[in-house]
Amino acid sequence: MKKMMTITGMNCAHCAAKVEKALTEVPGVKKAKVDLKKAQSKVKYDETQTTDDMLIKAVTDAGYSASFN
Ligand SMILES: [Cu+2]
Repeated sequence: MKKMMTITGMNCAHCAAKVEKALTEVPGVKKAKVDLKKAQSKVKYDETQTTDDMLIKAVTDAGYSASFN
């Protein structure tokens, strides 16, 4: 399953990389691609393993905020 998330709080490529890494480390996530300019991340994951809450929490724990579009 693919979803788009809005990420707030990122202001440089380092932030984007940090969010991307945090999302990629969530169990079941196959791919995360952050677009810094749009403040969004595309996430591809296995919905039997990954929940919306897990994705939101990963971003929050990394120091940013996230919501689903
Ligand atoms: Cu930064």
